[in-house]
Amino acid sequence: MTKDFIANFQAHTNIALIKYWGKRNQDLMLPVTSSLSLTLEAFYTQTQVHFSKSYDEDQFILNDQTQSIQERQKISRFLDPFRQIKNTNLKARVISYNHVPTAAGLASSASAFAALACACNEALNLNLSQEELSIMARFGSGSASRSLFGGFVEWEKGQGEDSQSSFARAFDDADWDIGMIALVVNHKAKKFSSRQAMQHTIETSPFYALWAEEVAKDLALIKAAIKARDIQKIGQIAEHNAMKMHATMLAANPSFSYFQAESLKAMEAVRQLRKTGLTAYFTMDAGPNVKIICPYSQIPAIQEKLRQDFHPQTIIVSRPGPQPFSIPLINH
Ligand code: 2P0
Repeated sequence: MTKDFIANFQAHTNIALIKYWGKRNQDLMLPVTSSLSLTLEAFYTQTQVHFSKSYDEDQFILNDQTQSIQERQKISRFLDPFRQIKNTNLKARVISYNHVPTAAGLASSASAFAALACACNEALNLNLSQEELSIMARFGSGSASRSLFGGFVEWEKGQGEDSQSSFARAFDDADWDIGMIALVVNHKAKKFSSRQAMQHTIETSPFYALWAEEVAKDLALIKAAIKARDIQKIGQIAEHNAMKMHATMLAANPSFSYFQAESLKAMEAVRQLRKTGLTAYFTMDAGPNVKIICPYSQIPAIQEKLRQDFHPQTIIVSRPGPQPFSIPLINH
C-alpha cells in the first residue's frame, strides 16, 4: 500500500532593499540582476501539503477558500518537480493560510512558495538543501527564492542559462538594531501583476538599460553597509534603488506606476521624519504601500510621529524574520 506523505511549514515574506525587476529567461525564472532582501517576522504563510492516493487531482485551499482552476494548475506545476524527484504520481492537497495582518495588502507569493517548497521537501523526505529549495521556490515566484533564509538574504542571478546557478543565500542574520514598518496606504488598490509589469518595462523602457549597472553598484555598496551595520547608508542605498526601479516603469511605454497619492504622502512623511533627526528611509514594491527601514529602537518615536498623519491600524511594525521552519499544525 502506498504511504501518505504530509508536512506543515511556516515561511516568512521578505522585502527587497535591492530590487529584482526583470527576467533574462522567463521560462527558467532567471533574473537580470541579483537582489538583496530582509526577511520579516510579522508576515508569513503556513502551509500543509498532503500527498495521498486518496486524491484524484491536486487541491489548493487558501485562507479556507478553494482556489480557481488557474491557481490550482499553478500549484500542480510547482509540485511536479518534487513528484519527479520522488518518482511518484501522488496528487496532493495544499492548505495555506497567509498571516498578513488584515488589510496589509502586501504580496504573499514569496512566503507562500517558500513554505510550499519546504513542506514538499519534508513530506516527501527529499533532503534537499536550502539552496536547492531556493531554486525550486524561484519557479513559483522569483522573490520566493529569498524567503528560504532569515535576516538579510542575497539572491544571486547566476550564470547564463544555468538554472542551478541562481539561488539565494543568507547574507547577515540581522540580529541587531534594525526593523521595518509597513505603512499600508491603500489595501484596495487594483493590483497589476509584477510579472507582466517587469516584462513590459524590459521591452519598452529606455531607462531599463541602466538598471543592471545601477543594481550591481548598489548591491556592492549595501553589502558593505550591512556588514558595517550602518543603517543610514543601508537606508539611503535602498531608497535610491527603489526609486530607480520605479523610474524604469515611469519611462515604460505606455508608462505606468504603482505610486498613488497616499504613497507620495507616505514618502514625504518619511523625509520629514529624517528632518526631525530620526533614521528612516522608504522603499516601495509592486503596490502602493510604503515600507520604512529604521533602527528597531526608534520605532516607538517613528510610530508616534506617523500616527499624526496615518491611522494606527495602517502602521505595521516588524523585526527581521527567521528562515522557514516545520510546525506541528497550521493555524487560521
Ligand atoms: C522584489 N518584486 O525584489 C521585487 C521588487 C516587486 C518589486 O519580486 O514574476 O512576485 O513571480 O518572479 O517575485 C515581485 O515579483 O515576480 C517582486 P515573479 P515576483 O521583491
